[in-house]
Amino acid sequence: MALTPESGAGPSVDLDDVARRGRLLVVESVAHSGAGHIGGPLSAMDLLVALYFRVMRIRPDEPDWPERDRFILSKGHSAIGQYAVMAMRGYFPIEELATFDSGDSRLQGHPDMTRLPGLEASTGSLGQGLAVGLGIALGARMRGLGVQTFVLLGDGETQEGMVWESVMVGARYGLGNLTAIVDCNGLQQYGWPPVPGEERRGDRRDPLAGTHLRGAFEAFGWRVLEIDGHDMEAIVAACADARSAASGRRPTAILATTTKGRGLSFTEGRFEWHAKVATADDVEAARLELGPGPGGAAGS
Ligand SMILES: Cc1ncc(C[n+]2csc(CCOP(=O)(O)OP(=O)(O)O)c2C)c(N)n1
Repeated sequence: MALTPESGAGPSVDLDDVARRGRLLVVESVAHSGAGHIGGPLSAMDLLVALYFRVMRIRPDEPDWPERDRFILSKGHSAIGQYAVMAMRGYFPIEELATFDSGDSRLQGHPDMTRLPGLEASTGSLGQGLAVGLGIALGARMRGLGVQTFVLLGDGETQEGMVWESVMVGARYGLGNLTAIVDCNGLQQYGWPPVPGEERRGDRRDPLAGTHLRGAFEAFGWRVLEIDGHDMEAIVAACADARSAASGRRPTAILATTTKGRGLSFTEGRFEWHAKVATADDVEAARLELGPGPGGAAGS
């Protein structure tokens, strides 16, 4: 079968290369704006690239296409990661990333659906995205639309009770067309309390990161897939598996094990990069590690 962007296959590009470029755009954009998050966007970058470039049936030049798959970034603080991927996918010019987080920009620090076409929800207050996603999935099924709704959550975010209300209701309505992807990086704004003798305070991952989630989702009747969230093939395969279950009655949770700050030696596994602003030196170091960007990047 010929693959076109509408059938879920994006441009025939090397996904890992797109993710590398996306990571650089994140660091450059945050440095340029002087605000934003880095650890979470880098952790989710491979998931975002796989979704936008391979998995989702979308038309970047027609963001309101009724039959598009829906994506909600419930961990809205990672917005710059989503914007970088959307820009590379053609939703808007890459140069616009230079406006990130300025007052009159379409690219707010957290996603604002009233400003940027292509965003399905405004997020940032953790815990809410899955509830929006299940409403969209229910509405799509009532209207007979064969669309898949993907919601990306943080593992820390699953501490919000509203997530589990949504998990319960998603199962109650048998929404096989709803997929939750959890970015299980084991760090939040801070790390797990240190143990004596540990070199760096707070960089230890939550020892339970993701592990308790399988049982929790399954208890509510969801299907659960566990993957390496930096393995493109595994991500694409899990999302295809989730879509293949769309006509069934069980939503799917994909638990993706990731590393916060993934891709740069000085950000990986370091909680302080959750919301630290990159300096000019950091950008230089990132360029050396990640190679040249796609051109016209913010800050370049
Ligand atoms: C309701 C709510 N409480 C607190 C915050 C502040 N906050 C922003 S990000 C974050 C940590 C999130 O951790 P996680 O969900 O694991 O995200 P990731 O590690 O992927 O960045 C917190 C507490 C928020 N945005 N919303």
